Amino acid sequence: PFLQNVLTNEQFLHGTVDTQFIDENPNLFNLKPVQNRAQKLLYYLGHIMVNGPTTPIPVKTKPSSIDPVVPPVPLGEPPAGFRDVLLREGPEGFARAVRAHKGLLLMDTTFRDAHQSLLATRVRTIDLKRIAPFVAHNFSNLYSLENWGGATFDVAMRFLYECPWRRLQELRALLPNVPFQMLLRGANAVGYTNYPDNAVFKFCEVAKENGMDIFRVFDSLNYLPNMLLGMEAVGTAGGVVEAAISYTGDVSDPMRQKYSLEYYLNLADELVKAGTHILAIKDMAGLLKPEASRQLVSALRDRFPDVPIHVHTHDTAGAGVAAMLACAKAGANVVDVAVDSMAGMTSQPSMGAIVACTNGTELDTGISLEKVFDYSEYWEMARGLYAPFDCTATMKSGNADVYENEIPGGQYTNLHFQAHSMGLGNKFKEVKKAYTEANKLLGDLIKVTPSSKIVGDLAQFMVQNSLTRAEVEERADELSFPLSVVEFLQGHIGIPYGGFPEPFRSKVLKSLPRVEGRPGASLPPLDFEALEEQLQQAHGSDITPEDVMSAAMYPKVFQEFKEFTSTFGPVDCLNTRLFLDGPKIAEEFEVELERGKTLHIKALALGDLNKAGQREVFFELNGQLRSVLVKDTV
Ligand code: 3PY
Ligand code: ZN
Repeated sequence: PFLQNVLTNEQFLHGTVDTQFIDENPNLFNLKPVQNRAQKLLYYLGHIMVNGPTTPIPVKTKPSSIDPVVPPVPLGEPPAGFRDVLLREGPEGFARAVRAHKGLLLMDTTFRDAHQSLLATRVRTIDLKRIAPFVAHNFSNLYSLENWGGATFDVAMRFLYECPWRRLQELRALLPNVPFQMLLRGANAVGYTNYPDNAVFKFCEVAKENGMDIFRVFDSLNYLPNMLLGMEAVGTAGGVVEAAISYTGDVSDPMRQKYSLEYYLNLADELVKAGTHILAIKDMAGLLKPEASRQLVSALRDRFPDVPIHVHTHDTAGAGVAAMLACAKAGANVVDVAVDSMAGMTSQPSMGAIVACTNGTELDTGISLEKVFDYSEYWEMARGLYAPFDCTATMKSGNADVYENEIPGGQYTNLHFQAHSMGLGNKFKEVKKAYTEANKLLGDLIKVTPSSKIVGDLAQFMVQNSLTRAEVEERADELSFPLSVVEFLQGHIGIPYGGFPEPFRSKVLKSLPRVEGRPGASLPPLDFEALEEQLQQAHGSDITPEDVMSAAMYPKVFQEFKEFTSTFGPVDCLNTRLFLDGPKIAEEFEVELERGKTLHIKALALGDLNKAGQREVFFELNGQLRSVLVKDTV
């Protein structure tokens, strides 16, 4: 538009201005044709129609043809919820209200961990937004809705081609009354590696500004200096600090005493001393049996009578509901659940089951079971859209062998998928055994992102090379280990409880450098201004502070995401079936680009292959014939 104005300017046309600069720089006129959003989306749809999905699809199952139906939502403002308490009274007042609350409180993980565990984190913002007002109106008494962080951040850009920050902003606008909760990997923020301290601080500040309330902070080795850094970043940003102890082993088993009750109580002491508002137990693999739950939560409750306790688990073995009820009876204030149709197996225990089992008791959640059924029905239909990613395509049940291999929920599903997609379906048992052995080799670690990935990488290395634990130990100085394993031994993610395994570490590292202490402390601070400038040069001037954070966390993923959307447009506006599978010929549909701007599209025909290896794809767009030329790469 600027150039257009210049070129039609009277003075410019009459040559009464000095245009020497323009004359001398003809390359200024090498402009790419500006394509509008609608044309880009047609190109995306045409691309899928010709070449198939742009995102990797693990199983052949198609998205369901049933459109999710949103249950009725009353008009007007939703009722006040715990977020109102938080906004009024701040994090301390919020924590007091939670502790004083009669009955059991729930965090709903459906928007984050449930689909991270069952659907490879693929749930898109459009399907979350549709049901968000229903949650606001019917579940206003939730402690929180977990809807961000963990793997959702990078998957949003990497596979869904949508901005994770926009998801947060849009959900916030639709759900003003329920606190939002995210999973922060301590000094790893939402990544898989340690970041400079100022990047973690800035990340929390921007997340808080965009509507995040409660930050569950953990470290994958329970390494206190990393946890304290994350807690300080959240506290400085004004968020609710929910420090989480990652749970492994079995406190009720006298034979498994590396991670004993004493170990957990000592760590909890440090976190409470550091001022956590809420104390969380993060049982990422679902290892808390009911008896262990009773022992652990009662001990914490006795020691910290005023601190709210929040417990997270996965239902991999099938004992999740029993364990969460035991936690609640022992004094936990909040437990994590997912709506029934998104619960069970490697996800969280079922919301409906917990609501029903506590109904009418002193732990009554105050949640209507009827509304849970409606919510569940929506998710059953929405889940069908993600059939190509659904772990139930290959995994038919949970498995109590998780008590032995201790694989976290999301990773359990991933490894199962990987074993199947490599044609190693019958090797899953072997992979799990190798995981157990790899964990022992590394000194019996707390296993959660990213330490769990390191154990998983070593396990796959052992399976691929048919190596036993004894062989790996013996040949440690000559084997070429996965980089993640070497870096872990160098101290890149922190120091594990009990120290590094010796002589294994020395044999692997030889003269490689070791990081002393907290890894982030030795990283140079990130120069945000330089990064912003660099991004503006690459992608134009409309780079936001949120984009800068995305690029700080995932430089390459962010760049590819921007390139993708500049070619294919705002694909997040397409419904999930269209996004994954494209339209059928003669299908008519609507795409809402923004409020009040809706495209009416009909897919008309696919042309023949031309000499240049392209096909013309024809559409009707708002009544006009349009076509796009797509290279056939199949
Ligand atoms: C994550 O870090 O994404 C997790 O869900 C760990 O449990
Ligand atoms: Zn989890």
